[in-house]
Amino acid sequence: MCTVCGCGDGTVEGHAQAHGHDHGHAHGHGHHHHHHHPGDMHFGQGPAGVEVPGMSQERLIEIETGILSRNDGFAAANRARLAALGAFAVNLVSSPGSGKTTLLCATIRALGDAPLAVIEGDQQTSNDADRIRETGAPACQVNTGKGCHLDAHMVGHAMDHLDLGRDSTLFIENVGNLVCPAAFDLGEDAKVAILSVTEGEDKPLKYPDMFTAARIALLNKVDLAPHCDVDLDLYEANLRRVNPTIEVIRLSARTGEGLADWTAWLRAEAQAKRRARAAE
Ligand SMILES: Nc1nc2c(ncn2[C@@H]2O[C@H](COP(=O)(O)OP(=O)(O)OP(=O)(O)O)[C@@H](O)[C@H]2O)c(=O)[nH]1
Ligand SMILES: [Mg+2]
Repeated sequence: MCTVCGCGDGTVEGHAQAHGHDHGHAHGHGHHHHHHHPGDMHFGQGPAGVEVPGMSQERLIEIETGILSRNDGFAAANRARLAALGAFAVNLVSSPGSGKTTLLCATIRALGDAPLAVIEGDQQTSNDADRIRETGAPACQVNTGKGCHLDAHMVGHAMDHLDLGRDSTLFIENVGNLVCPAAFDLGEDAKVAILSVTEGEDKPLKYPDMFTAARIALLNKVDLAPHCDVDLDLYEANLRRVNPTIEVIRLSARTGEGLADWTAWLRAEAQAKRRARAAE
């Protein structure tokens, strides 16, 4: 990532965004970071985007590149399997508790008898897969232990267990974490970021990588907006500051408000993928 765009060296401001490779570390010297109090500290200015005591930037880049390039191999294999089935896959990413599983259950009920399957990522427990199975949909729980994200290798194994049907939709609920899942391609067609109105309007600015990587953001729990003194337009404006092309849908997994816009997006994207494939 950082090795590709080289945007940590301070000489290529604006480069990252121009190439669609804004990994967030650009914000250290970019326009998002205007109020820097003297004495505040900002690690991660170097090319690796992080600092680890005793390790050089070159070594850190080498480690990250090794991990991500192996992951990319598995992601490409997943993508090929999905394409062969005409299946459409989304990777749901968010902080813990934003409503991924609640939204998935509501989505599954809304989609009726459309073929679909769910992979559930969590450090521990099968709670979320159990919640999905209650809807009647097939689900595979992946526990990551100390791991903070799903990787493409885990998802490939989970796909083996799910026996995905033709033209189905694969929902992957990532581990609740706004940082690490951003970097890992699972072979999905789109990352879907869920941001709930109780989290604060500044989250896209603080965790830009995730919202840059996402194609669409679902602003969930709008039923709570009247109780939370929130500015929904500011949520959207901040999302677009880090990702000018991100689509935003306001919804409530609790009341079902806005849910039809989300299922319409899913159907349209899946259909567009099938059409593009048929035209090949
Ligand atoms: N009021 C309201 N509550 C919601 C909504 N969506 C989810 N919740 C609640 O938010 C809490 C967390 O929801 P989950 O669906 O478990 O969130 P999650 O993102 O799957 O959480 P993790 O898998 O642990 O990261 C639960 O108490 C849900 O009932 C919503 O639209 N409105
Ligand atoms: Mg969940």
